[in-house]
Amino acid sequence: MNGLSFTRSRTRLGALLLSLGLLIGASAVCAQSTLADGQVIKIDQAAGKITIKHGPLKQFGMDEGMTMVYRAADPSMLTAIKPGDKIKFAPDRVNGQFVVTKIEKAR
Ligand SMILES: [Cu+2]
Repeated sequence: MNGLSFTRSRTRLGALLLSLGLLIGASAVCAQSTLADGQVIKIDQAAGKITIKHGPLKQFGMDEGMTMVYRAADPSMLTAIKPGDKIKFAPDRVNGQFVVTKIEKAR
């Protein structure tokens, strides 16, 4: 490999890494926007359940806001939050049961 082609392939690799970075950045933004807004009403750490008041979630056929119980995908998610906290959460349905797979404190 001579010096010139080495430089060219480095440039190409750089461009590839840059576009890969943009791709990852864009999908992170997408994932972020799927989080729903809610407020913690109640936490049952022992049962791994959380009661969340939230707005409409049309993808689950919830056309109006409601307060409902979700199972936490991982009970440790419930340690950083308390009733009254405003949150952003990722709802999902697993075997007909509503599950929250991610919780972030809203600022
Ligand atoms: Cu609901």
